Amino acid sequence: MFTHKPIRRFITLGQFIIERQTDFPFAKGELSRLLRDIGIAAKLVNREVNKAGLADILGDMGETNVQGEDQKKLDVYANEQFINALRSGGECMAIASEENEDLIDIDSAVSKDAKYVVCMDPLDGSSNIDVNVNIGTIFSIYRRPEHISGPTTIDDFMQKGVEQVAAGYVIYGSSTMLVYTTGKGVNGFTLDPSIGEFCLSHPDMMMPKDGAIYSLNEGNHLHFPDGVKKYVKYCQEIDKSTNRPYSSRYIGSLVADFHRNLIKGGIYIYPSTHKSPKGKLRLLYECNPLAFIAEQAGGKASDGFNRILELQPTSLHQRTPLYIGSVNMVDKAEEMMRVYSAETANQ
Ligand code: P6P
Repeated sequence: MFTHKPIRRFITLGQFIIERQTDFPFAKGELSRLLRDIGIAAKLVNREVNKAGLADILGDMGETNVQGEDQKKLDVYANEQFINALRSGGECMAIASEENEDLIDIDSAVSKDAKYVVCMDPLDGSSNIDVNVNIGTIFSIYRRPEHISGPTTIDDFMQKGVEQVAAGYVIYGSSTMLVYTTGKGVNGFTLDPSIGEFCLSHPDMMMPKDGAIYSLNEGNHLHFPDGVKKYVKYCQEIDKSTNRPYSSRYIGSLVADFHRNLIKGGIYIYPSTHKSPKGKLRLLYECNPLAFIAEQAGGKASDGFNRILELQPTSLHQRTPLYIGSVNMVDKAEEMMRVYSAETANQ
């Protein structure tokens, strides 16, 4: 069973973006160029990721990022590549990055009339770099709000996820893919190293409505909300009519766990825990972009009670619990949260 239509013809990311530009009657190519700039940076990061074991780019920078997490050399490299590509592309006026506490203002001659702002996690799952497990880049693109003019401020970024004009991720692994949406479905492109181009490999991706994989860090089980504990137990019960027990798969790299569920069906949960009472994942550059993709592919994303895309951001690096994946599985998990953990809603 295909979760995407078989390939009809060879088409690169650049050709696809231009062809789909007609989806935006008012677009004059700015968004197309912005997506192209992201694709360029992804290829540069992929080159370093693929030889990380050889170059002196493994290991820690010996510094920590705004999240208090050890910065890997590749984290910093990836952050620089995306910032440089967006700066020189001229279509982006500011960036919110997981690696930077404050906004990055792209105040350059080429971007003075830019219309877009970008939120990004330049290299998610970087703790997996040294053990050669998939890692990823996640990005989210907003148009600058009409009512705001002058230099960018945090208000440019305090937009709900429903306002995103585009979102996507790159997964660096056995093959490197770029998957994105502009609100007209989800399409996946695989990097062909022989020509250095992302080529359409997964057109019109749809997430199966049901799946048989649940993905969460069960090491936190003792501290999960009761609704999550009940849902995990539900996943483990024997019930052939609902294809249970499900399989537990947890890569520890959000992009890799999400990508598998997008293709095979499944649910990823990062709930509130004792260490992360608001959840670990960030709303602006992890949860919102993946929620946009999930919904565009027929899936669902919530904080256990509320639609992720409707959450009102109040700070750049705010966190939220995340329940994302096949719609019927997220519905079931939300049902358990309503019954057993209603008191934790909107905490
Ligand atoms: P834990 C990586 O640091 C990350 O942000 C996601 O990619 C991943 O799913 C999650 O955190 C893993 O967190 O607490 O289970 O190690």
